[in-house]
Amino acid sequence: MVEFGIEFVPRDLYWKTTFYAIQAEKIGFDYLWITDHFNNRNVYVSLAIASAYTERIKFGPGVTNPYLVHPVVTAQAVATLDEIAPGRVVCGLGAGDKTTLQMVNLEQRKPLSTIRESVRIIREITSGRALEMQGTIFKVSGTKLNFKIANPIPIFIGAQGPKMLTLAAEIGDGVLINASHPKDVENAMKFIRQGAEKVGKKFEDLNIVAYTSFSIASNYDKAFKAVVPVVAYIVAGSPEIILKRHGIPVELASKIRNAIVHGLWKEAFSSVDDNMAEAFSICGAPEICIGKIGKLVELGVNQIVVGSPIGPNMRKSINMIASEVFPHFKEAVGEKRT
Ligand code: F42
Repeated sequence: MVEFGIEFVPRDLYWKTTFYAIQAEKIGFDYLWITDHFNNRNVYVSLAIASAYTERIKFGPGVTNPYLVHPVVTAQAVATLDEIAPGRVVCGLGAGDKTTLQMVNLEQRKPLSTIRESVRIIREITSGRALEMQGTIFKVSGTKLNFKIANPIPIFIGAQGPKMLTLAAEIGDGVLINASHPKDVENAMKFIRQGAEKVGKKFEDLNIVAYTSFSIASNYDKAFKAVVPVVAYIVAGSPEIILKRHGIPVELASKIRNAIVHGLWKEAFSSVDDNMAEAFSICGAPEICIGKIGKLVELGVNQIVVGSPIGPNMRKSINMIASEVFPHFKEAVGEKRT
């Protein structure tokens, strides 16, 4: 059975994120992912408060990166969270958003080795073992936490490019595919299979997550309006190969990127059309969202993460997911609530 996660971007005051986390747990979401960008509220502070007010939902950074946060600090943070909410913590890790890394002059050097070594550090340290590692990126000697960790912490790797997807399947407990459209998810699955085969893992044993931009409302126009800013950013940051896959002119994507860089929001957002929303989000009335989620599930996805903006009105949209979408995919929501 497919599971559902919800992504929050901690741009709002902490109590709003906490309020929505409580609501998400209550209606039956399985996972809560909070994004990590230095210019938003701190991910671990947000997670700690949300975890203290929830009882069942699994949660973790979705995703942190090893350029801004050393993997030993990530290990320390998730291990501390496990003391607050035992057995509910997961760790999402990725190469990091290039634009925000550039703002603090951090180069995303050798992302594949960096992620590979980071996963080893986080896994070993959260398992309570002392680690001696002379990697090409990280060198740690006799590194160990001074406190005990009771539960294993699954590591999910955020990935988009073919090599990162392959690596994520090879070394991760789960893969967070940054895509909403079946064509992109299908394409990602090829690399995930390759990664699993490379190390003799069963494809079925991997937790494969579609991390989507999502907007649900009573009608398409309202949902579209809410998703436009998010789609503009995705179009602006997408590689040429993905734009071409969806028939989006590269020049138009450059125009949107330039407008965003110069803060010309009206120009950037007015260039977003239905085709772009179709390519980079799940957006529309409940029956449209149900159909699109169904296609991703058919492709072998185990978890759907409904990501920003979720809808024009967060509270109403979360309730709409509960009343309209979950009944099509979840039989046990009622049981989980008790
Ligand atoms: N990023 C954030 O900063 N914060 C978030 O909260 C966040 C959430 C999130 C959720 C899901 C998800 O899937 C991604 C998310 N991201 C978030 C984005 C994530 O951090 C990455 O930016 C995103 O996944 C894109 O990275 P990628 O997986 O496509 O990997 C990049 C680095 C890439 O170019 N990959 C190439 C590939 O084919 O996969 C490989 C590049 C390569 O081969 N590099 C070589 C090497 O050795 O590593 C040489 C490069 C060199 O330096 O020499």
